[in-house]
Amino acid sequence: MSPFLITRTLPEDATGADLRADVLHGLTRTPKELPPKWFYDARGSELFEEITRLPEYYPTRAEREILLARAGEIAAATGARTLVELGSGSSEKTRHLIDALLPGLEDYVPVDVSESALRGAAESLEKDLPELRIHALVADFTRGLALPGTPGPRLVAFLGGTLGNLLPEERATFLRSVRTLLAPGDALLMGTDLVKDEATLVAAYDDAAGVTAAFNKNVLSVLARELGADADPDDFEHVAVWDPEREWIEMRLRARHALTVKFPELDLAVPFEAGEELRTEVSAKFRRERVRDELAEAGMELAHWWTDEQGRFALSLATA
Ligand code: AVJ
Repeated sequence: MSPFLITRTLPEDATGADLRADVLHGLTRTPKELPPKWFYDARGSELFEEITRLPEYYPTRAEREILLARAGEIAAATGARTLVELGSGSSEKTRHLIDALLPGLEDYVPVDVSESALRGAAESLEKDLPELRIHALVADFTRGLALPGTPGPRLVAFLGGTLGNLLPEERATFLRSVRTLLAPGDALLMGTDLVKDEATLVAAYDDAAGVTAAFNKNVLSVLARELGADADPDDFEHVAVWDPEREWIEMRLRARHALTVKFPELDLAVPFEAGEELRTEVSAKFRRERVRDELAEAGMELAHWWTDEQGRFALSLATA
């Protein structure tokens, strides 16, 4: 079997240019905001892995429970010969799905912005499953995707609840772009965290050990390294709040006192008032009807809805 292919559709300097644009847009407006994708440098990705093992952070375990219980049904319902995984990261929990889809599965197309994560995942999968063709894509799946011409039916997986990180309008755009990837007979498998009591939700984003606080503040290290910003993590406090109207969690960094963050490379100084907050993440929580309606709006039909035993998290299977 030939070694895996890796295709990059993301320019090498995409990160720098994107981050600059997001800083110029998000830190010069009120209220201040940055998109959550900037958490995930090497350190941030490590911290996220640590979050997934915290007692308070149930989504990863709940999703794994559903995948383990339903992988056979998913395989039977889709008969997929190609699995495309958006935001595959380490591809760790996808293994259950891949194992269930074999032997019908011929091609695996992991898509991620992190080339190192893709290489690591592809190398270990290739060792275990030499018959599986692996075509890794270094790409930003929120920007429209060109997929390799692999055999159908195709199953597109978008796991982890990452949909919740997109704002409603971004979700609509994203789901419509996913829809364009699906031919008749193809399917989308999507993980979404569910609305539940506030205490459980807030604890999941403000854990006792402070790992999520460190993860949130890690964005300041990214700004320092990439753009020379002089933000001191000790000047900010980690905040996690539940918005009951919009049914999402917001993570914010709150300035402990008045301060200015300088971005010499951007010729920019960003003043914070004492107590002023920078929104670093939205993590939307869903109900079945919302998932069904948003899928329908994008031209897809909810065919299966599976939750974990405790009803905390859901996997949806949708058809084109
Ligand atoms: C990886 C986007 C699903 O929103 O729960 C974890 C990221 N943020 N703790 C989420 C996250 C804070 C996570 N997702």
